Amino acid sequence: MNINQNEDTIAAIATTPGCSSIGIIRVSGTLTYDVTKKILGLIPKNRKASYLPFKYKNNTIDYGIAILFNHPKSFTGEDMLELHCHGGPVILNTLLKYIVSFPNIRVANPGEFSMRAFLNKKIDLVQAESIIDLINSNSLEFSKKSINIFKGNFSYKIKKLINDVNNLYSHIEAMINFPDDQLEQLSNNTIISNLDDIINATNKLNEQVKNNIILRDGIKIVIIGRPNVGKSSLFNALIGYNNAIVTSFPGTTRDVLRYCINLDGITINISDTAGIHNTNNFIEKIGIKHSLKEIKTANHILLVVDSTTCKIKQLNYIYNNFIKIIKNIPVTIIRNKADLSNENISINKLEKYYIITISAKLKKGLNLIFNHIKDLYIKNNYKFNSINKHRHFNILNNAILHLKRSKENYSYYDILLEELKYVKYYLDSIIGNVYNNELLDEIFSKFCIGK
Ligand SMILES: Nc1nc2c(ncn2[C@@H]2O[C@H](COP(=O)(O)OP(=O)(O)OP(=O)(O)O)[C@@H](O)[C@H]2O)c(=O)[nH]1
Ligand SMILES: [Mg+2]
Repeated sequence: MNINQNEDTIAAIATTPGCSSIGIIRVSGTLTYDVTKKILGLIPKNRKASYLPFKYKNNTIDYGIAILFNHPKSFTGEDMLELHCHGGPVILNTLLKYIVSFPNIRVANPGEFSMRAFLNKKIDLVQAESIIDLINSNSLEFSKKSINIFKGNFSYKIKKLINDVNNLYSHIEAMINFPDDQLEQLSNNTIISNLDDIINATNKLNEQVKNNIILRDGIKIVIIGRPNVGKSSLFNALIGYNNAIVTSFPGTTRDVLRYCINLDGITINISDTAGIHNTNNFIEKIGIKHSLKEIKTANHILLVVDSTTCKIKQLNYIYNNFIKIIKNIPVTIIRNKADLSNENISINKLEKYYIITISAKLKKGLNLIFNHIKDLYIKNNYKFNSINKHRHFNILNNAILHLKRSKENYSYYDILLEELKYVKYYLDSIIGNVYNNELLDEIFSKFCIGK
């Protein structure tokens, strides 16, 4: 999308394709009044619903409701027309084609109405993104969160943080530039306490973002391990359904199998993967490649080992071997086949990782796994290391990093100011006070046409 195309007047069918009771065409831009005159033969009262004939080349093609919104009091901030027609594809497509046949009017790109609303400062970037979340929401709870964000609650908190950072920045800058003035000199303690307040508020916002992500996307758990340790048996036991093939032959699973379950209202996406080991088998090799790819998108890994062959002492070795693949994704080790090794069904912590001993075959110890996941992600504020696709989460993490550096350098004012500049930049970029075309493209291209 090219924001220089903003001069054009745009039009689109805003409702889903196919037959429906109502279909809506939206028009936005400086030529909206010309379109209105051509289609309606008159200019209806501003912001009032008017029942009128809709014209196509001087013939009436439909009767419907027209609403004209004078700029700036419209969704996009430009002049806008909404035509509520009967929802037949022929009516809607004919009218749209007719409208875009007028000079300097074209069909809107996906999300272009919302992008114009952003560029005309009717909404900020966070609010714009909440529209797509609201539309795609798959739970009432998440749609409530999205509408709250659309109302500006989250943006307000970001703006307050930006304000706090600005105040601190300007005060310290003035202390450097005008040392002899009557200006109140901030003590080191005051600077630290100001920074702490900002860090705490930013952390709190990031927690909120994290919870929203969990509510929206669920948690992705990937089961990995060497062949034949019981990964597929565990997968079947967790989802409560014999989906994966289980055999005593190592290398049974090749494709990644995925299934969603619901845990206390949160979607848990579980994947079963091919056993990872060195092999010359061509098909298994492909399966292992898929396993490694799946790991990259996990929020949490269940690393399964066979308790009959893997001694507790070897766990560190195994963990360290796998950690090269897993990197910073949190891992829980599952000691399976406890019915054969005669170990107790239990959960323990060994250094940095949890070990849960279970029998997937006898479905024993599954609750320990479910409760562990709930403890980590639903009840507690566990730090997600692996949300790599969420803009707000990544930006807030960057802001927190530079806030921490600011604090470390609280007495070196020049460094402190540099760090605060970064903080301000990141906070500004969340709500779109700073942006580039690529970012807008990325955000708005996910929208539907007409939104
Ligand atoms: N006794 C016992 N056997 C188990 C248990 N879990 C799995 N098995 C057996 O171990 C064998 C391998 O199980 P799978 O679930 O297919 O193992 P996998 O890790 O998915 O194996 P691959 O897909 O080949 O990597 C099967 O014969 C299972 O019945 C368990 O808890 N106890
Ligand atoms: Mg398997």
